[in-house]
Amino acid sequence: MKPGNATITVTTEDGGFTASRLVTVTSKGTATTLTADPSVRAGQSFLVKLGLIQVATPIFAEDFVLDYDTSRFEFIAAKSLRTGVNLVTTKQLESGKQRFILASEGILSGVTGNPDLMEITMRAKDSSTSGTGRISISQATVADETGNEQSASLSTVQVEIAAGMIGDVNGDGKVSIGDLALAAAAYGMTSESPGWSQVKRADLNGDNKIDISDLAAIAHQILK
Ligand SMILES: [Ca+2]
Ligand SMILES: [Ca+2]
Repeated sequence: MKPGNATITVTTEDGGFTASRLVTVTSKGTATTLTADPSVRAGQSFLVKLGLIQVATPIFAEDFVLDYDTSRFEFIAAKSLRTGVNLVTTKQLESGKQRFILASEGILSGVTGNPDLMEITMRAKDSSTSGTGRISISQATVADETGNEQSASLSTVQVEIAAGMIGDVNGDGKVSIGDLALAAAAYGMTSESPGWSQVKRADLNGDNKIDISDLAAIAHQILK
């Protein structure tokens, strides 16, 4: 039964008595959740968290399709956020559609309740105009230990994108030696480091650390 309103009419077997009731079915099943930074700068990578809510009985495998606006975003990477749950495979189905398949490690690693499942790294494409982009879960199927499959409700998150360019770490509208200096001073920092939010724009490849690949990428942008 899908969420919504329905009128149910009951007639006794001899046909002598009929009763109607309007019933409202609310969604009580499992639903997906997506959370992301509400605003990012073009050229910057950012994290999207995929979770589930209201998982009543433990599930052991999950199949999701992420849909995103390709004029605004690109998919960089994804990982499981849960011990005992692996992102087994991921595949680009078509432009702007990425599928993820996860599976648990054994009977004790079933997923229940309201878990965070995956962290997805996206990048806002370079853009000289600000705007809004949508990222959605367009398909979600989960399955329990007996192999019963169930659809989970879908979800969407909107992200505001401020105009910008890749490699412009200090936000002055050009890529130059100042950006490289800022990144060089942040060398070795990771997403776990204090102050990451101030320097994460130097993480050009979106792997949550600032290292030689990012410095090389900024230098490359300077020469372009
Ligand atoms: Ca700059
Ligand atoms: Ca990096």
